[in-house]
Amino acid sequence: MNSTIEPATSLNKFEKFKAEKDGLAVKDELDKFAQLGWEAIDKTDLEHRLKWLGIFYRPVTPGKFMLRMRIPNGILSSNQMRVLAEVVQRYGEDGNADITTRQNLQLRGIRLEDVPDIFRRFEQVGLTSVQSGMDNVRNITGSPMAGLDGNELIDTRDLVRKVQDAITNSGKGNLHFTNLPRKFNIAIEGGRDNSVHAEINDIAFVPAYKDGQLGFNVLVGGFFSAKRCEAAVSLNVWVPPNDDVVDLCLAILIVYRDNGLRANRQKARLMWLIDEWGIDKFRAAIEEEFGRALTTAAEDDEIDWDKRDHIGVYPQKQPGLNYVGLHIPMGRLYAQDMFELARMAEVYGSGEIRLTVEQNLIIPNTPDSRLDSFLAEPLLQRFSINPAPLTRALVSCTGAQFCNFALIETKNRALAMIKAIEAELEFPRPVRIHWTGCPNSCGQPQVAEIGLMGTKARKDGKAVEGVDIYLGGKVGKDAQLGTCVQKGIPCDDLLPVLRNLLIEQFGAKPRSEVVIPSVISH
Ligand code: SRM
Ligand code: SF4
Repeated sequence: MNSTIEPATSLNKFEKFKAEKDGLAVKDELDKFAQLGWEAIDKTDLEHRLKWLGIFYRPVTPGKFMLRMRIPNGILSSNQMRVLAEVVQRYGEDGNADITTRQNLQLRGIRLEDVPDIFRRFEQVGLTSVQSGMDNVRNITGSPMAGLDGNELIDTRDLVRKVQDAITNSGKGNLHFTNLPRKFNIAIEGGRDNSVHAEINDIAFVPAYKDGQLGFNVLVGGFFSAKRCEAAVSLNVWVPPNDDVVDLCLAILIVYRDNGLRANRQKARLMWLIDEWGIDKFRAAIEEEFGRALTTAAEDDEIDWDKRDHIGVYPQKQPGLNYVGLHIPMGRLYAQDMFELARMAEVYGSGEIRLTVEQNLIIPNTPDSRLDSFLAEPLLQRFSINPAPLTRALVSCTGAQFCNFALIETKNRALAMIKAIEAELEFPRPVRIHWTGCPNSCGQPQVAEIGLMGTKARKDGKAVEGVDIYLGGKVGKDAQLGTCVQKGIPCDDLLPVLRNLLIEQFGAKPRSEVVIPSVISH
């Protein structure tokens, strides 16, 4: 490792336990853990190292683990969905799966003794959960319309898959990238609408023409944390849409791995290194690691559309085929839903299923002739193609139901509150509202038009669940992060505050009163 890393004495406790034993090492101990039972496992293995395999001990539900997958570009097959459904089905009421804000799935209720068998099943269908937590590269996002969108510039599917395979050694685990200073996010956008929130990733590729050739401009350093949130900045690099994308990701990861700050975990994300070095020194180090001259960025990128939410029925570039975007309330799926979705993807489409960063789901490749019967499926009553305007654009992190960082309950509260407001008000357009249970910002309140971040508030002299309100988040072209405008509103008092905000700033209107005749004749 490079000499700029602080001496071992200043390493934080995470660095110390990583130095003692790499997180990935628990892979070889899974059978032993399964026999021992979770209560008997070393605490650091249980609470931290298992996350290198995507296995999250949940202090809120001890013994019932969360399993975070990797779904590159958010694309999975009906077979894979069925295997995931079978896994959560084992756990009855405890079993479910959440679509995440990184186009991914997290399974719940998992028992550690079942994990060796679950991993064998994953391997059979090409699924992996490796390196999906802690100081690793998270699920790599890509355009959900890749290969379907008539207006797409670059099909991101292969590139995302190649980057994931390089980082994870094709799902087997890759010790080169299991000890980063901190978590790391990568996104590859191939369309015009910035469907991946490029600006909030540590590395983002956005389509751009350089000297007439289509490729990507590269952004770096975007991140959210409790202490600081930053939009990504230009690396002043353009790459063609080929293996250079993979090589550049690896070069950036190596420079970050070997030079990133490791003393204070609150100052360990990539942007802190860029700050310390300045972007020119950072770029020079990347170029050296990349091993050949990097092309300077194109003047403009091609992100010039408003962001689409993909809910509804849309024609694909393939004549006669359509994709159907289903709204999944709060991204939550149960085993039966997952079996049904797998079946529907096979019956009406090509067996493919896609996920979005808005925690929704797309079934592509439905022929015109099959659309009517698809749309008559009972599941579409719950997973609508035309949800009410606030419900449609609602995103929420996990919150107190399963997350021990949470300061508030999120998903159920968000849905109930939004339904109550929808019953009262009419909206000229959807309003993007994101809930997040604590300042870690997993629910991305800063990209929302209205962001709600869990906090502790005071009411009648008592500490109660509350939110800070963020406004001004813009997505798509001219993306911009929202900022905090009001702090500490008790959740019990939030509904009227939200209602007024929606009326005053988002054009909502009270629903026309039901006219009750003044004289009722008999
Ligand atoms: Fe997150 C930690 C859930 C997207 C920033 N995040 C956590 C943990 C693992 C904490 C824990 O151990 O309990 C949460 C697991 C709760 C659970 O049981 O589900 C958690 N994060 C999530 C998910 C599931 C939210 C969701 O409901 O969709 C998302 C999973 C994505 C995935 O598939 O990998 C999720 N987290 C994000 C995002 C959004 C994004 O990537 O676009 C962010 C902000 C962007 C970023 O990272 O720059 C985010 N999560 C954090 C942070 C703050 C990171 C930091 O630098 O300080 C933490 C805490 C940490 O890492 O120390 C965290
Ligand atoms: Fe948990 Fe906080 Fe992330 Fe929500 S934002 S999932 S409460 S860490």
